[in-house]
Amino acid sequence: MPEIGTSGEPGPAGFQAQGYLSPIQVLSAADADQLARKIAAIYDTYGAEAKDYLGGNAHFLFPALFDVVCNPLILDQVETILGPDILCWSASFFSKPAHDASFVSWHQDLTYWGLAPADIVTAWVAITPSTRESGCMRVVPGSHRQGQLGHNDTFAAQNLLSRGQVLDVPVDEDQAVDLLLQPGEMSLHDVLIVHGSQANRSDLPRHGFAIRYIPTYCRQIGGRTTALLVRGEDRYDHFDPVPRPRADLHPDAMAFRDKANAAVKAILMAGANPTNPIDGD
Ligand SMILES: O=C(O)CCC(=O)C(=O)O
Repeated sequence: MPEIGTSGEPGPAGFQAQGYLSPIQVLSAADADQLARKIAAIYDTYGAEAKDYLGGNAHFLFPALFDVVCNPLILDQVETILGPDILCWSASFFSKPAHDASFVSWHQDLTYWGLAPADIVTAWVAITPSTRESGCMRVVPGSHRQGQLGHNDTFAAQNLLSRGQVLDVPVDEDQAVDLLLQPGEMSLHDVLIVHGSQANRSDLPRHGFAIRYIPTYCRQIGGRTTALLVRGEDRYDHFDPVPRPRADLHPDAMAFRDKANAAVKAILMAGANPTNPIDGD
């Protein structure tokens, strides 16, 4: 079983071959710690609502997260893969509290996103340690080259995915590698790579900020959504622009995000039937 959390060949050639790159330092340990404290404070203050605030386009609501999405060290890496004109299509936390059973089933990101072409990269930034014990992300190297595979929706309660979707073909887990990340490090993964993660068995919360980057020529099929220009020039106008929030949870930002997320949800959930899940619980 591969034990490594690092991709063999570095740079864009490694990304094309393996479908991921990891680990890459993008925030200092001190900056990651500050973000971890901020997230803890948001959970303490807002309870159940915190999950929603951090879950869907959290950077629309918090200036500190907007700045992470625009971080030049992240964008320098993304640019080597997507080219100079880059949009952030979405950014949300995958959070697992300490000793929590939530997990992410084996899947490919593109399945319900309605974006084309599939030139899409996720920067997954670890805010707290992402270890085997805390349920780090696992990827199957090279699996992105199989193209889009079929999925079934389970709507399983502890699955962190919107439809609890899971690949409908077997995954050879012996081929999977664990992406071990220290706070402030990121992995990059291709939108078609097969990946997932297990429960958090550690004493610490596991917070990863998953930022989805697309080139400006990318299109949203089935509706108009928003995206933030983070580098270069947008000569296509395929998406509505996103303003920087003036303050944490500013009412204008909340209203903007509600509308934007509703448009995305209509696309992500198109054709879903939660009353007839497959293998759901
Ligand atoms: O955070 C995880 O465990 C999974 C994240 C994921 O599926 C993604 O970023 O696409």
